[in-house]
Parts: sequence; structure tokens; C-alpha cells
Amino acid sequence: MSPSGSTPPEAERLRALGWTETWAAAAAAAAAPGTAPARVVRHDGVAVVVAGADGASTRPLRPALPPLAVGDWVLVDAESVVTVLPRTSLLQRRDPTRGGGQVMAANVDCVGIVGGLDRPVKPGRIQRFVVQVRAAGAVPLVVLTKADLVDPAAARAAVATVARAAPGIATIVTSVATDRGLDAVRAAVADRTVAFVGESGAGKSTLVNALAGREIAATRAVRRGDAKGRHTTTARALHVIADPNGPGCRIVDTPGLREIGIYTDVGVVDDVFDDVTVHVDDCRFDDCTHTNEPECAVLAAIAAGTLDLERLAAWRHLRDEAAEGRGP
Ligand SMILES: Nc1nc2c(ncn2[C@@H]2O[C@H](COP(=O)(O)OP(=O)(O)OP(=O)(O)O)[C@@H](O)[C@H]2O)c(=O)[nH]1
Ligand SMILES: [Mg+2]
Ligand SMILES: [Zn+2]
Repeated sequence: MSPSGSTPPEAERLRALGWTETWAAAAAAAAAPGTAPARVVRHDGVAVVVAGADGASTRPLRPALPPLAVGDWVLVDAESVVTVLPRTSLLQRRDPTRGGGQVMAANVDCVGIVGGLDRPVKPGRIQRFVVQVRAAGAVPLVVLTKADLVDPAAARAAVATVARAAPGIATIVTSVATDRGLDAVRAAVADRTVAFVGESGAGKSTLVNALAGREIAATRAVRRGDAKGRHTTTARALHVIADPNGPGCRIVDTPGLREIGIYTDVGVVDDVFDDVTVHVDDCRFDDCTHTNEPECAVLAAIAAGTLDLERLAAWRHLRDEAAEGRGP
């Protein structure tokens, strides 16, 4: 506290970035004298922008460090990033060109899986994202944007499709044209660090701007005809959003993804599909493949109508992909 009793602006800047006592303890444990804490707020593949108590500055990437991600808390000196503090979560996907993991964001509490109602909901994509978000150690949230462009019945049908594909995941329908759902999104992201992921043109950056109340992220109209996006956001960036009436939040805006490959171990897939795996122990055979065995509890649940055949198919598919990809 400063003598006037108010928080000094430097401390306030760090706090707005998400700095807490827990991070301060992690920094102290790292014992790197002559360094200051900062958060990676932008990553373009060559350098990172870090923001700390004194504002933002650029640091080159160094091969000696683990790959940095937007959202990382680091200790920096005048020239470089010295240490990365242990992450509380790490959002990754399978690198579509090189294989292995590709880091998307670190230390996020929640991930908004954003999809536009101007195109069909793709259950498989949502399931893939949910697996990767749970693998990250974050909470998934589905945001269906552009409600103003479809009739209410179509929006309800999309919500139902999401609920079938990803049972138990909170879903918010939004429109920046009518402000629908924005308070619900605000409540979901308050005081947190949240990443928005999804296809190009889904409306991720538009949502960032709506939450901020001003244009802080570039947006661009989707293609006419097929509503495809134009890959407007080209680098991952963390935006600090102040809220005079609340704690504010931090949003990591990400470039639209064409693919989201599974990169985790099969146990995470099993956890996400616990509506399927809950039955497996009751199958008669330990090595039951749930295809045609007698006394298969999974097939019995499908026959009884308590389990969706598509959930079983998706579980199998993503489980195989996790096993092939040999993630963490
Ligand atoms: N009508 C309507 N248009 C929206 C809404 N949200 C986003 N859009 C439009 O959708 C287009 C794409 O939005 P962006 O925010 O650039 O999409 P993005 O997900 O950030 O796309 P990338 O950066 O390419 O990944 C823009 O023309 C937005 O104005 C909405 O709620 N209603
Ligand atoms: Mg964008
Ligand atoms: Zn079985």
C-alpha cells in the first residue's frame, strides 16, 4: 500500500495481468535475483511481448527455454526471459505439420470454444476442443455467436446439438448486435484468464472487443456464401480487460484453427467421455471391444437409450487418435 492507502499503479498493473500471492511465491521460489515478473502477452513465433509492472516490452525467443506460450508468467532481465514459472495449465493441440504438441496458451482457467451460428455446429470439433481443454487443466465453455443471424429455433437446435455432443458443458448463445449473452460471458470470464478458440470467422475477436467495450482486436467479415473466415487474427495475444464494476478479466485471442488434433493421453479422453466409460467395468469381458460381445454393458446402455451411439463412436475415434499421437 502506498502512503495514500491506494495500490501503487505498478502493483495494480501486475494484478490486472492476473498476478496473485501464489505467483509471487512461485517467483520467490525460482530465486532469480535481478529479474522482474512479467506475463507473455503476445507471441509471433520470433519474439514475445511481455507485460509487467513497468509496461510492455519485447524479448527474443531463446532456444534454451521451454517453448513459451501466451499467458506464461516469466522472470525477465533487461535482455531476455530468464525463467518460466511452473504453469497451472497448458492448452495444446497436436502440431498439424510436425506432430507432437503445439502450445496455444498457458495459465488459462477457462477456454471458450467459439462457434458461429451462421454455419453448422460441428460436434466433432467441439469434442476435440473439450478433450484438449480438459487435458490443459482448464474448464471448457461453449460460446455460440451471431444469434442475430439465425431464427430462434435454429439457435435452440444448435444448443441441443452441443448438449448431445458434449454433455454437461456450459453453453452461452451470444450476439454482439443485440448484446444477447454478453453478461453471461462476462460472468463466466470475470477475474479469470480465458482463451477463445475456434474456426476463423467464428467471432472470437469480436467477442473480445464486446467485452472490452472498444476495438482492441482486429476483426473482418466472413466470406459471402460459405461464411468462412479470413484468418484475421494472426498471433496469439492476451488482452487485459478492465471492468469498473467488477474484477475484469484477461482474454487470450487466438488465430482461427482449421484442425484441432488430439494431443493427450487416452485417460483424458476416457474422463471426458465418462458417460461411455462408466459402463465399461460392467462388461462381462475385461477386453470387451463393445462391438458385438455378449453382456456388453456399453451396448446394453445404447439399446436402453441411456447412451448415444454417436458418443460411443466419438470416444473410440478420439481414444485411437490419442493413442496414435502419443501425447503426454
Ligand atoms: N451479425 C453478427 N456478426 C458477428 C457477430 N460476432 C461476430 N460477427 C462478425 O463475424 C465476422 C468475423 O468475426 P471475427 O471476430 O473477426 O472472427 P474471429 O473468430 O476472430 O476470426 P479469426 O481472427 O480469423 O480467427 C466479423 O465480420 C464480425 O463482425 C455477431 O454476434 N453478430
Ligand atoms: Mg480474430
Ligand atoms: Zn463392452
